[in-house]
Amino acid sequence: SDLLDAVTKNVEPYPIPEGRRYEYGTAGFRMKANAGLDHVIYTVGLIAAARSKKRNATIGIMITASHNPAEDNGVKLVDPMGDMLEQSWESYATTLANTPNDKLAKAYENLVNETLVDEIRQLHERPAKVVFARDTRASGPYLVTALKAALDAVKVEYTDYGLLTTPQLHYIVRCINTLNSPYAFGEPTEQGYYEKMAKAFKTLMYGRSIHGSVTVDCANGVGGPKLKEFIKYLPSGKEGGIDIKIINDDVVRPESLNMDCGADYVKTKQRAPPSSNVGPGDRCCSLDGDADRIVYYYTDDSKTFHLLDGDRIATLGAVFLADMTRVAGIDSKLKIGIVQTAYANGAATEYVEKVLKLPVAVTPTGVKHLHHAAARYDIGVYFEANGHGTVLFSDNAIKVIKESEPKSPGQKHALDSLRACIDLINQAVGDAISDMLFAEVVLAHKSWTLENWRNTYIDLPNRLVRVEVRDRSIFKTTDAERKLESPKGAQDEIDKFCQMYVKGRAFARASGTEDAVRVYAEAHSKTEAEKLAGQVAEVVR
Ligand code: 16G
Ligand code: ZN
Repeated sequence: SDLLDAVTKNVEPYPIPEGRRYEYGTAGFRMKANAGLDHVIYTVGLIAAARSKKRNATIGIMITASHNPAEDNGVKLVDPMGDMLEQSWESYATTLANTPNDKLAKAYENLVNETLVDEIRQLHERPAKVVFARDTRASGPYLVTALKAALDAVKVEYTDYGLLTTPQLHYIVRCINTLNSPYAFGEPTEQGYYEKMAKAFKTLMYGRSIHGSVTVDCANGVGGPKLKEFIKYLPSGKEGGIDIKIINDDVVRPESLNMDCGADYVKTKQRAPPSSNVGPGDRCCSLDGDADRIVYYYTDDSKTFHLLDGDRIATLGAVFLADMTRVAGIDSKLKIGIVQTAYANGAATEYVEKVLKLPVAVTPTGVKHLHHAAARYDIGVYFEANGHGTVLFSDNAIKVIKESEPKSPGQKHALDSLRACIDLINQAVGDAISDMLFAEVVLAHKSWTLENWRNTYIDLPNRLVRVEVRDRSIFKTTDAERKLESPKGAQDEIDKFCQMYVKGRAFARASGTEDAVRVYAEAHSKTEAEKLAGQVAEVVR
């Protein structure tokens, strides 16, 4: 057909480079931008078309490589509710990405036939709708050209949103697909995003004030210009709002992206970006290159650096939400829980279970796993230690919160606050800017400094090592990545080492994004955590 001829013709400029093999991983496709990503993105356009037909909804495509170096880029698909592509479709994406140009049209046709197999015939003719955006990487505009070539070939109706943060694109996808429904999420525009969250922020800040300013490191990525825009909608410190100082917002020199700054730098190096010159106790946070991750930190009077990572943001948020549901008198109707990964500090897990008395679920690494587990609670707070996370409110929770009649001014205030949280928190996906505003609100409510926040529990010393191995695919895990089931005998050795230390805990897992195995170890002292990490690294090496 004409359509299939167009698929073949339009992909001509984007062949697969000799010997390349692609895989839709934890966060989509990611690689050096010049390693055939144009071909991959073309095929992602086709997948989005098929997925849109299947779901009869708008599908999102985000072009970004997040915290990775400036010369990398990547792409991921966003499902109708603003969540990650359904897992069963990842293998279709992998298959199509590895299909050479001369076989692509046929592969696309097979995909549509296979995935629409149970549907009525007209589905085939159903129009497909796609929206896409990109981060600030230099390779972005060229990759968009490849994407458009695919969307044009299969006659998809699309909107190019230009530069957006990853969570903004997720937000827009959800808005479009819920428009005029009882679950309407908001206006499907960048402005709609700012207005919705700014309004909720004002409600939550009513009668409160935020002490001092917050310095936000934007990783020289798309978060910089977007946060600058957002500030125009937010009340300033003087107006009972927030004073935001932006650093690392250079998007003119693309090579500065994630360079010696950003959430990943701060988390892995355990230090502030060298460009930061704040004083002792000053409140700081860092976003990553596409603004879906955030960590807080400060240095104390003795110049010691203290990190408040995703585990901390989760406990901070959970404390607040649990308090508010209690004050509102609806705590017995709502099940609150926290979702972590194996990387959560043991002290954080213990604090949630023993002090907050909330249940903890543990899932494998990767936002999609945490997101699904969090959806099983009425209020599900999920965060990876590295700062990816958000809060999900179930339909039941939203109904209870919106329909409860307050019986006192205190209850009214708590209910209003909870209602505003539903809007302030980007439930489509973890969102650094939304998470930051939420954390700032909670700190303001509690009149907490970062030091107060940190003193809620003390992290166990820990150590993360990256181990190069011959073949990482032999490392198979179970129990949410906390145990190795292959190679045989390795777990017994790890257990034996863990038992040698007070509070010793360690695990090894194959990275989903790099060709290496990661080892995490914690124990009650720094030297012991380091020793344990070294011993476990030897087991897998
Ligand atoms: C991806 C994941 C992130 C996870 C990381 C682990 C998303 C959006 N991103 O970046 O959540 O922490 O992979 O990387 O899911 P690793 O497998 O190399 O340790
Ligand atoms: Zn990111």
